Amino acid sequence: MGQAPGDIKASEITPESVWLDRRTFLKAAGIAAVSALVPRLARAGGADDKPTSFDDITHYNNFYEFGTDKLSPSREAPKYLKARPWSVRVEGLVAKPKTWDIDEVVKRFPAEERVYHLRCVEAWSAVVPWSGFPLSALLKKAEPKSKAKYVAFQTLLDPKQMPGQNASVLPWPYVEGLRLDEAMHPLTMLATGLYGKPLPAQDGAPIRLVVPWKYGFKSIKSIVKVMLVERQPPTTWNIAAPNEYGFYSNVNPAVDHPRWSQKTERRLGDLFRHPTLPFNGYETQVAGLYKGMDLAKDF
Ligand SMILES: Nc1nc2c(c(=O)[nH]1)N[C@H]1C(S)=C(S)[C@@H](COP(=O)(O)O)O[C@H]1N2
Ligand SMILES: [Mo]
Repeated sequence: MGQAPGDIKASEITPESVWLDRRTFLKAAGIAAVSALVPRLARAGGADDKPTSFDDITHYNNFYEFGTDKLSPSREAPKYLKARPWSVRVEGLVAKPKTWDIDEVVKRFPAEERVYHLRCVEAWSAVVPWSGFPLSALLKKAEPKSKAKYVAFQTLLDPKQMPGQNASVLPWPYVEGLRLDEAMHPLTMLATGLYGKPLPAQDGAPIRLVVPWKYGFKSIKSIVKVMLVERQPPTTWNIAAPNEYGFYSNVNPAVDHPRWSQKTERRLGDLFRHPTLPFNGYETQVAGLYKGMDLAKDF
């Protein structure tokens, strides 16, 4: 992420985002009401929770497999990426490894709507009405062994479908990781759609991770492998620039990026900056995961 944060050109700002009435949206999307256990909007805040427009969410993307500028994923990903057939392999330290066909995943784990704030490390943000299911549901099916302490994720490696992989801007495939307790947390989801539609290619079709209290790069797109492991797995941006991007990468306005402040963010579609909240506003739900840790050291 070489560019300076938050330089959203005026020409890229949509004057008005589309506000969809929740009931109309749910009806149109055919999505069932969300379980009472996980509130739809499990975040402190209020007025700034209006979903970002579909147009902004799908035309301002980081997906380096399709180029490094914000518009190239929307242009290139739909041309090259084939979301079907697709399979996701769950393996490693589990009793029941399995290769899931994506349609089996969609059928087995009913999608629920969750509006989450996404905070890119570059200091822009979006509010996204995802559809998907808790990652814990898929992990439980695999029956993790007691030695499993982390979960490693891998994006598809196929330069024919992902032409950006012909450039050595990052090591490929893109990889990410979570501690097992982070992965099992009820806020952590696998998304298969947004705005009630299947996930657009540029947003990580057909299935991507969403970890709302962490910087956006943790939310790995177009996943083909989920591996339970004993040791902290390597992660792409940490390999690329270890002094800038840590393994945890919890959203933290008190810890600046070496090259810019993380205190504020610009919401796509907005003119003014908002303060960035600790853990991206999900502090009450997730701070307990990091008790006793120095989050300036474990950034
Ligand atoms: N495979 C892969 N996943 C990725 C990225 C990427 O380049 N490749 N970019 C990350 C970054 S930096 C962000 S901010 C989010 C952006 O998701 P969005 O384009 O749906 O907003 O995806 C993350 N997941
Ligand atoms: Mo990002």
